[in-house]
Amino acid sequence: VTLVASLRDIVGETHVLVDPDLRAPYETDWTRRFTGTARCVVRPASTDEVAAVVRVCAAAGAPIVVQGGNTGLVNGGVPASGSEVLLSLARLRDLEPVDVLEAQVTAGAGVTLEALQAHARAAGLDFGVDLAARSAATVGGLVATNAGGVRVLRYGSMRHQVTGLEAVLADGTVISRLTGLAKDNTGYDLTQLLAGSEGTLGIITRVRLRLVPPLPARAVALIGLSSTGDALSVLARARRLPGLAAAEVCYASGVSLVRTYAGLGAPFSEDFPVYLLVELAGGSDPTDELLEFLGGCEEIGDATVASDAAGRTKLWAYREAHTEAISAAGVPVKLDVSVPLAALADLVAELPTTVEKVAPGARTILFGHLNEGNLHVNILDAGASGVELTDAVLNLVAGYRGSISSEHGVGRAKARWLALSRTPAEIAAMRRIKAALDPNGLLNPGVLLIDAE
Ligand code: FAD
Ligand code: 2HG
Ligand code: ZN
Repeated sequence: VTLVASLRDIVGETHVLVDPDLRAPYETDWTRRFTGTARCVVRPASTDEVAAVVRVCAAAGAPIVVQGGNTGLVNGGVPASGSEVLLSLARLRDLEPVDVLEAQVTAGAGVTLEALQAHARAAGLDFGVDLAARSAATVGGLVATNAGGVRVLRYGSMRHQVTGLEAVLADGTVISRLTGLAKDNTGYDLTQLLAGSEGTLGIITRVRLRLVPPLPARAVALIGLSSTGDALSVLARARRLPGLAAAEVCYASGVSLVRTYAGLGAPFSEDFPVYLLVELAGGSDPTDELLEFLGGCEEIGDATVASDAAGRTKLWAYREAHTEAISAAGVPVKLDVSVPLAALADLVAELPTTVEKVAPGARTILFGHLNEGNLHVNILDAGASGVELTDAVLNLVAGYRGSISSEHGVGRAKARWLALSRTPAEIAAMRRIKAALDPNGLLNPGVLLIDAE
């Protein structure tokens, strides 16, 4: 019996895709930069089916690439070698009723962030992670990448929302910890080990998630500033505001792309080099608190405030539409770094020169999550300089004792630069964990850990 026939026995004829046209949407990533060929795409509908698929692949020695919503940005969820079975978790969409007593919910790996948020809100609660890919990114992918987004300042990243999970290991074993106990110190925390493991240690099938109280009253300010240093001064003072819910930064070049892409008007009568978006949230209207705060910041060139939902969405669009606007302008080299806040202004100043040296004429667009010193570096018109640019930018970041991957993960795109952020001893320990859980290197080969060169 062929592998495809065995897989069809498990998930049914229509859920094993071999036709190139049917496979195609799974084989190229969101950015269009990374593409490969899968042996087939298999779409199980339950944990038992995932386990059976893994056992059959393990027996055949067929590597597996794990995919959720395919919004990942680091070449982790699309095939690379041509020999992989692409395992899509998109059909694991069970969403259990919200447990209002515990303020938790259990969600299938394929549930989208948007569906999860709507489900939590319908029960009078909310979910602590939000990001622009919400309509497609899945719970499994968010946990596997330990996604960040625009609410980390308030609630932490995805791993902080996870109280337990269920996963299929490389030999088909199912591990399950879905009780959601608030306190449970009974040995190794396998849940947190899998969070951020990028599909290299196990396939997440269900997740128990913490929910948060809704904060219905919000006010957003878009602030025009002269420098990154000024944005940091405003942030330092904003940290004293109990309602601070977001602090995001972007720059003139990105705002100009967003305006063209989304048809947005100029936010202010004059252009500024730097834009800071600050959001306050609470149980009662924080608009006065925000206005009073802005009045006390002498760095501010101009500011516009919105409290109603439509106005807030419009201000958020200047920041949130960056990824789509950049993608509409070309296929960027996308890097995602963080440095200590004290070094951020220097990094911002040096990045364009670093890029220009490697790829003259390329466009550098910076934006990100100011609170975490997390800068998204997108480079358009880079030609064939992707690897050299990645090398130059990540080395610059490492010089500031920064992270070469702040929130999107390492994937295959950054795997060869891992040693810039992690010590040899740490990487050796990671390799031992990988070897213990996936001795034959079946899950997401080439992602995060590559064979030593
Ligand atoms: P995929 O892209 O399918 O997979 C991502 C990785 O996780 C791959 O390595 C894959 O193998 C693995 N994986 C997927 N599902 C599972 C599973 N069930 N079990 C084990 N491994 C699995 N990211 C942020 O952190 N913050 C942001 O603000 C943010 N904004 C974004 C905005 C846009 C417009 C886009 C396109 C992306 C953005 N991202 C952001 C990146 C992306 O949305 C996240 O990385 C997200 O977590 C990926 O989820 P996914 O379901 O699409 O995963
Ligand atoms: C964001 O913060 C995402 O908007 C995407 O993490 C970043 O496109 C990017 O580089
Ligand atoms: Zn981000």
